[in-house]
Amino acid sequence: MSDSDTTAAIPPAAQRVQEAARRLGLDITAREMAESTRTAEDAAAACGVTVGQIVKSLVFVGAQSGRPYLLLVSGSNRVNETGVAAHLGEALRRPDGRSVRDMTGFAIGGIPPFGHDRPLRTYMDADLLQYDVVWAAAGTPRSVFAVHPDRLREAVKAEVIAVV
Ligand code: 5CA
Repeated sequence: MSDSDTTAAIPPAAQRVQEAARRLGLDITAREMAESTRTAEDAAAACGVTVGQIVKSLVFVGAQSGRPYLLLVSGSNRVNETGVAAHLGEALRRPDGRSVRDMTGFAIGGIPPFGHDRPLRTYMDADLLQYDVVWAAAGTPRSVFAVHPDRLREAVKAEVIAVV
């Protein structure tokens, strides 16, 4: 990545994510990319890594409890909702973009893995742990940060599960 990919001034949402990281004891640098990082594929291209190294931060809602769940999923995996639901003990539904924004304080395409308005019960795709570095959204559809997956797991106190 060259210096031209980043700017010194990062947007307020990315600053919030960086400050949340510090509170969790995680030393990250949010980067504002020149190109979109809205999807895992976009982010992989912008960051120069494989799609598998991109952390998708996906919000689900328990069909019975109404409780939000955050799944941190490798960009190359598609969640087996039935399997994850069996693990959680209730069926899952996908909230719409507006609900996700209400629950997290961030818009789809920039949902970070932590720093949400309310704490979310968080689960992590075991496949992310195979990488030396993964990249996650930092609050906007052009903001990302790099982190060791195990440091991320520790910081968000995620339970590691198989999502596929
Ligand atoms: N910035 C990238 C990579 S770090 C990112 O946020 N990827 S993501 O996968 O976590 O976010 C996009 C995801 O949002 C999509 O996989 C999709 O599952 C979900 N999504 C997209 N549009 C909607 C929508 N209208 N309602 C609910 N979820 C949506």
